[in-house]
Amino acid sequence: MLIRHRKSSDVASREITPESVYLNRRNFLSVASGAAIALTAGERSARAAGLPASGAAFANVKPGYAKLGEDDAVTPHESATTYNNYYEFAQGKDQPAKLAHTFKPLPWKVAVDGLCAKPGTLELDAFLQPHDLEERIYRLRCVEGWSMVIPWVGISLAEVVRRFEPLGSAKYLRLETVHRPEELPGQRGDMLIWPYVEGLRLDEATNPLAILAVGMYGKVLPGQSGAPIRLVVPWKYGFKSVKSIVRLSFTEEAPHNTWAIKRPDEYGFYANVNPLVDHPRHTQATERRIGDGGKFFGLIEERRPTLMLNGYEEEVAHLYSDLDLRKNF
Ligand SMILES: Nc1nc2c(c(=O)[nH]1)N[C@H]1C(S)=C(S)[C@@H](COP(=O)(O)O)O[C@H]1N2
Ligand SMILES: [Mo]
Repeated sequence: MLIRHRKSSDVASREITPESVYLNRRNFLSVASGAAIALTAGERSARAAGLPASGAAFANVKPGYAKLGEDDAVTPHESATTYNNYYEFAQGKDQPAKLAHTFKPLPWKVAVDGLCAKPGTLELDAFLQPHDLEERIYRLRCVEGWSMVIPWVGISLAEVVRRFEPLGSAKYLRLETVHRPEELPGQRGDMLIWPYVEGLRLDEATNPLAILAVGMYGKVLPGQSGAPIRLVVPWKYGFKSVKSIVRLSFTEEAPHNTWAIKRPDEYGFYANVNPLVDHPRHTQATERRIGDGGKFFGLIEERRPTLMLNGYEEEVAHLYSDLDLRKNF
């Protein structure tokens, strides 16, 4: 497989989704906090054009890590934002996009607590403020057997972890989704135990690949994709990438993650993409790439081999050298 390494001098995915109007980062942060600010002419026209917060585009995004194979075309924006798993809305893949208008991602606060020296609850803009926004183009592989290639805009989770100064006793990071049954119709039912919880070992959370995303395709995240801030850990199955995060907690014990509670025989804590270990109901050896134009057999996308650790072995395999990934699924 041909691997293309993108250097920071290369052109960002701006070319993929040209936008007539870019809001700068300061404006995004202010939009996020609802604060009144002086707008530039471009920003005024964006507002006047009635761009919703979720349609606002970023300007000052540094091109970041993007290692793609020659068959890895970026998934069409339309597919990535209308084929979603977000059970807080509903279970159908098309439902989150249709119901997202019921959810108000702003204003937003993120609480950081547990075993750390600098706990606190911050408005989203204050939470993001010290960190650079970077574009990361990653494969996303769902345990159900579909995948996408998504250009995220996000901040380094490693930097976030270090900033709140975990204590020596902290071994894990627990991440929790917002709980608002009045806005999230799925939370009025009992499909899962709410709020949705995920967790990472601290050395996983500080791996350079892990990010907290606030945007995709150069724009602010839409509700169905986990607005206003979600995890992205591309070497793990999609369910680890918890959406609409309100709380980060440093813990000594491994957090009980939602899907491992729901179906302990099917889902574990690690959930590393592994083509050698099948899920009881889904093969993990192959996957279908959503929106894979030109590769259709009828209406079904051709399946392609799934890569060990979703193609990120070089970056993360060392984290698991002591583990039997068949047992620690
Ligand atoms: N809070 C929350 N986070 C979630 C989910 C969810 O239902 N609720 N679904 C997960 C699953 S199973 C996948 S595959 C990814 C899908 O992300 P996407 O819809 O942006 O492609 O989100 C994950 N994060
Ligand atoms: Mo998933």
